[in-house]
Amino acid sequence: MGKSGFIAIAGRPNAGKSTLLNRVLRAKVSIVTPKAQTTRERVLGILTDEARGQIVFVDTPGIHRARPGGINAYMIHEARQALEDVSAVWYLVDPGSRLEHEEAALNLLSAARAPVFVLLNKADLVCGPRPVTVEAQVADAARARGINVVGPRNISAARGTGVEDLLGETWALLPEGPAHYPDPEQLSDRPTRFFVAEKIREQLLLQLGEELPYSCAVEIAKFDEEAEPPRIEAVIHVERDSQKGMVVGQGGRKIKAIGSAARREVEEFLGQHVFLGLRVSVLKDWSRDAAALRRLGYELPKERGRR
Ligand SMILES: Nc1nc2c(ncn2[C@@H]2O[C@H](COP(=O)(O)OP(=O)(O)OP(=O)(O)O)[C@@H](O)[C@H]2O)c(=O)[nH]1
Ligand SMILES: [Mg+2]
Repeated sequence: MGKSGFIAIAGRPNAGKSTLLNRVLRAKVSIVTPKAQTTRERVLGILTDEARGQIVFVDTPGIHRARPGGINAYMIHEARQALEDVSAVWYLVDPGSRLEHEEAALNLLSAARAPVFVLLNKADLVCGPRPVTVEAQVADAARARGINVVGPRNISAARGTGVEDLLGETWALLPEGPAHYPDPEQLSDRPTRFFVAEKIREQLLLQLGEELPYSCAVEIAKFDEEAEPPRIEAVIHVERDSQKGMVVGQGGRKIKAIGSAARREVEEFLGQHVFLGLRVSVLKDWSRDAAALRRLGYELPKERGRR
């Protein structure tokens, strides 16, 4: 029997968590953009190594302060849930961060019983000696809270520096156990339609102005796998009428560009051609509305059962 365990990848928004997940899996499982709060839900990444065993990584939304209710509270809930019952946590810190910015993350991590690797990511951006290092401060603060800290270690998720060593150290502390996902080809727990919606959201984040992507949610309305090529119809929900035109763009140019870029990503992911149709619709104030959030799958457990 090989080794087996869950590892949560946590940290503030934009620290490079999803980049690191994709790096260790050598596949684009989680979407990555330069914008903070890209990841909205937990995404599993399954690493099966014939010789060593299986690690199930849990990519999480960035930890930040969120008001109760609404999409941001859901994101924090997802991050918190991911920390339960894991064998270790990879806690990513951006070199530009400061100790006070890490408060919310440290608070959440205080509940983790497993070892927490403090990882300075984007080490490729650090040049020259630094008198005080945020990762050392964070590691000290975490120890002071009773967290079982490993590190700090320097890595670059984008370049891969330090990642093999980190993996080696992580395998070493995992217990023996059976693989949770027996199919060695399986990379994630999510259905294809989730990844399609995410590729569309990735393009919305990349191609729309600052705040607008945060008002967008993607729903797959139809996915006909029998059609040739497979036919996918997706709806981009915005919160207000005025946002609709901004997503569509002049003469439909914006939505066309978003659609063709997303289609290329989907085709690369699935390894086949697809038809991708996009339409924009208003789901009023969805990011703050419990019923709308539920419909979109952004549902807090305490709201379940109130259907
Ligand atoms: N230079 C450099 N950039 C990186 C590195 N890792 C990630 N990035 C960049 O940092 C940005 C954010 O990366 P993500 O992987 O989306 O970050 P995240 O922590 O998943 O962000 P959220 O999902 O918003 O919480 C992207 O532009 C990445 O290309 C790194 O090691 N070096
Ligand atoms: Mg992410």
